[in-house]
Amino acid sequence: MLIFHNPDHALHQPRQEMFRGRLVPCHESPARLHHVMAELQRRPVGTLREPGPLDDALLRRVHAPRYLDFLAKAWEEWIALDAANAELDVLPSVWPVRGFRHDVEPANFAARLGLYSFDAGTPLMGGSWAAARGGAACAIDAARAVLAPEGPRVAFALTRPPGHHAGPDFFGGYCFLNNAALAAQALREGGCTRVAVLDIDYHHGNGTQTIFYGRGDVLTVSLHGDPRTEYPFFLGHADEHGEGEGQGANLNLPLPAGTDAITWRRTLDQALEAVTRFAPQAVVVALGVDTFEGDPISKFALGSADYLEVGRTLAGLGLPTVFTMEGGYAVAEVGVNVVNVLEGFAR
Ligand code: OKP
Ligand code: ZN
Repeated sequence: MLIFHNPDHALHQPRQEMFRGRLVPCHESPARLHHVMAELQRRPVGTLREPGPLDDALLRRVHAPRYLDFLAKAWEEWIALDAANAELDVLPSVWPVRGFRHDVEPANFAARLGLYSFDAGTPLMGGSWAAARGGAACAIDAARAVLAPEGPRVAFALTRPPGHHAGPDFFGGYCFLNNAALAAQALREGGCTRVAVLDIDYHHGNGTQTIFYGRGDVLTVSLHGDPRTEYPFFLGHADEHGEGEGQGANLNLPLPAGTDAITWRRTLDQALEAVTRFAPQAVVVALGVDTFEGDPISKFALGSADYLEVGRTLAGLGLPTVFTMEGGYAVAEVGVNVVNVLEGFAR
């Protein structure tokens, strides 16, 4: 297995996120990835690599160019407002909801920040753009690796910030660039006519779903906390099946908060049946381990040992597989849980 790790991830070290009217320390921290690296030292299930330069053309086929241009310059614009801003994370505070214009890009920075985001829990700072780009490069390189004739059948994009909440032109849920979607697109362009993205993070992969909603060549399946009570709330219901060419190529399997490992695993089997029926030539697994019983922001109850079994089950698809690192906030256990999936897969 090849493991592409993002050397720039720690450039994104957000200080705080908005929670119940207060700024609190951010759950999504560099320590998460450090724990995975440490566990990989103890259990070397793969070979570590740094990614090559990012394919910007591919990036622009997944995300809207005006969104990418905004992200690239956001920090500069933020400091230009006031030099003292350098000490503060950027957080949006105004959004164009139903009936507002999305086609006119405002000149005002705060307004553009709202146009391109959906929550106030995704701090942006000086290094965020570089960190997100490094992760995108990992995802694309991982996809290309599994398609290489002499390559491994499985690769892991070990990165943060995560990606599955980032849409064609919006950030949120700690995500800026959608690594899983970029991997899927790279697999498509690398010759796979059909690709599946299976999202097993606790939270619905709203960004990935939105990116591929009108496409029939990429199946998106997500297994997650019911959006009636769980973040990201406004997407991820069972009746979202895709539209146009994409009709039938989206499957949501929402589960109530409190779901145990047995029910979760049974639902994973359902997800895998849908993937098999689609007959893809490769699969991307958006791997969040915030389904863990000790996760501070999630409410499923998988134990560390369950992740070995999850890896084994995913290997049963028998497909070239790209894993992208998504959530998991029980920081000290993230390494064991992630590497358990990889080890279970590799066995
Ligand atoms: C990202 B990924 C906690 C509020 C929830 C957003 C959670 C994003 C999860 N104070 N904030 O899917 O793991
Ligand atoms: Zn999550």
